[in-house]
Amino acid sequence: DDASRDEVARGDAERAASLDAAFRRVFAAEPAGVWAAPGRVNLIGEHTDYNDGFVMPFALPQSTYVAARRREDGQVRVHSLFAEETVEFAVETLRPGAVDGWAGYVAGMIWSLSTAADVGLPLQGPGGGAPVLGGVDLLIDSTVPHGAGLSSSAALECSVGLAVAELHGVSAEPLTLARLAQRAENDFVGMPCGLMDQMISMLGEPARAVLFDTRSLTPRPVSVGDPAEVEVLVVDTRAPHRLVDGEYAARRRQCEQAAAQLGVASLRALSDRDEPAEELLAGLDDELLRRRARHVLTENRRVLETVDLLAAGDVAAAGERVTASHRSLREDYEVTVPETDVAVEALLDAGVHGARITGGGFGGCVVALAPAGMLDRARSAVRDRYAAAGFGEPEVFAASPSAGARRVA
Ligand code: GAF
Repeated sequence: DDASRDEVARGDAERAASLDAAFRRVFAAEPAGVWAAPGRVNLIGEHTDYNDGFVMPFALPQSTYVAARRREDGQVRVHSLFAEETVEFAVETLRPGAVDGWAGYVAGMIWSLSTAADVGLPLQGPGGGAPVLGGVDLLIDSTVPHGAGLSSSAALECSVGLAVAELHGVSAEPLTLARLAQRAENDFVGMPCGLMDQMISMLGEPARAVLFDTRSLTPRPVSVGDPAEVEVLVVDTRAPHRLVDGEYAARRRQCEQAAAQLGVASLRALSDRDEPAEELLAGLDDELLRRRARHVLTENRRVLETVDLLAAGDVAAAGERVTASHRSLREDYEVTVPETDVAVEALLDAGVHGARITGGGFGGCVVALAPAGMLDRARSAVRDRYAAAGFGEPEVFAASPSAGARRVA
């Protein structure tokens, strides 16, 4: 744990120094500070967050970094080192959809902060009243792989949110910033995501995953196990994302339809009950809706079982829940692709405790709960299987829980 903490601190210091220098180059001025927010990997609890259910992600060491300086003229200038592009807009003129591409997440977050009172999440400025967001210069860089399903967008929203809030003397609860970031994504960018990614980017902590109840909005830090014994591995399949947003929105609608037909506010209401899923879902005539809802119900149960099993030190049984989650996502929820399925098989054959697709799906990453020290074996197992299947080369790395959003300079 100490080693990974040191590594993050070293990474933060290096990034802060290079961002500071780049800021001076691009804006010919000194930044007031540098902020960071991480990407995430979700251990278990997939497609449950927009059903009021349970999730268990942790924050990655990979983060998005923002050097920033306050302005007083209502303008925002944002330069991205990864996109090699500068985008400018006025805070006043921001409306949903007004800015697109990578800068849409930045503009969306600033819009969400500046209109927070409209959705009952009022922010307090230094004088106690609503803050006036007078503009900012922002320089952005990121070590979170893009489009890999590791929440590079939440990392961008949360790092910008923290920087802009602090620069304007706004002290907002991390959970409030997470909800405003989710709103940026839902209402400005137009992606109907749940709260998991923004929540863990704000509230992640070193050496702990976070069990999050998305109904009560209560986070509970949990240990994944002794790092000398248990390791979390991530395979970035680099499979091209297909139809991501449309399919995600469709899954969400199907869950809402299922809940409406069953007469409950959300599918979570059913997963709190003891009867078998089949019985609880008997009122659904539509076979597709029944499978979608069955995934959500069984997944919520798997999350809570995994937490208990990890606490009891039974990593092997926790791993079985992780693998069962993948099966459910493949068969009932239908969000996996051949690349994720092959990676899961290869990892299981190589001896991990459990493996599953992680994130929204349709490509992206696979996460595995593994005995410590098997990274190299896992990497060659997946690479061999990918070569045989004619897939592109995957990236395989070990990930340890790291800090959430923070000021780094
Ligand atoms: C994406 C979304 F952004 C999350 O809110 C969550 O629904 C996840 O897919 C699936 O669990 O990452």
